[in-house]
Amino acid sequence: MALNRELYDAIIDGKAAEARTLVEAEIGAGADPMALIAESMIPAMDEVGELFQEERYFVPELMMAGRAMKAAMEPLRPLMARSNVQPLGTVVVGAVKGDLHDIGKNLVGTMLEGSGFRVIDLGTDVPPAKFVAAILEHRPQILCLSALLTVTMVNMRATVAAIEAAGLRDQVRILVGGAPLNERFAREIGADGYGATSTEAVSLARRLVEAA
Ligand code: B12
Repeated sequence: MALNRELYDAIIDGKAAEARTLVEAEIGAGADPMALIAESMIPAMDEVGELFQEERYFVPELMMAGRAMKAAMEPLRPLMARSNVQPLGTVVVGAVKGDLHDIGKNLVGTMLEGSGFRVIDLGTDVPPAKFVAAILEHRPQILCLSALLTVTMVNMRATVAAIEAAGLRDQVRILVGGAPLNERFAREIGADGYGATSTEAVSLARRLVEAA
């Protein structure tokens, strides 16, 4: 499948209803949800990021594009979630304190769900104590932390530290991701892995539960 230019433009232009309708048409024509996301939707968000950096887009346009991306994701979610009998494991996902970006995190959660994991999504702006409480409550094998801002990356370190302080570090594998991160940062803060994409999140999560 190639780039769907109409869908790409609808997301960039923040046209939520149009983006959703175009996705529904693609699904009706038998399109692969992952190909749609990877080849049209994520590239559109990248373009929006560039427009913002070049100061051709401002926060309102960013928000409208974010909404269009979310609307376009909606019809894809049920297709990506499989009804597995026995989950592969439990994963808690969340965007760290101060971070309101949830599109990438949602994609990670949806992909994990689609791969057979039970996913508990704590949402955005999640303080370290809430991650700790979720580990105690849900006993996940894996925790996925997301951050899109350089200023919120530090809260990943604080989250890992809080989990350690609560004596829970050996009970959960921690994966981190988000555009400004890299492997080195993940190692520095004591995480167990870094993934650049939601596909990598799934393969890492699978590897970690298999090794457990
Ligand atoms: C949409 C958007 C917004 C929307 C968010 C809507 C929403 N509901 O999420 C809104 C308008 C709210 C917003 C606000 C802001 N934003 Co903004 N935003 C973006 C934008 C354009 C796209 C992000 C996105 O959704 N990408 C698409 C998804 C699919 O990609 P992703 O998030 O990277 O996720 C993928 C991977 O990273 C990975 N992944 C993500 N999480 C995890 C977790 C794990 C465990 C793993 C393994 C993998 C993984 O998998 C995902 C799928 O492959 C980016 C630019 C960009 N291209 O990144 C700027 C960007 C992130 N924003 C930026 C800024 C500055 C802001 C604001 C501060 C603007 C302002 N002045 O108010 C605020 C901050 C709000 C806050 N406190 O969080 C900057 C950040 C600069 C920096 N390095 O710190 C960026 C990079 C824009 C830019 N080029 O300057 N933003």
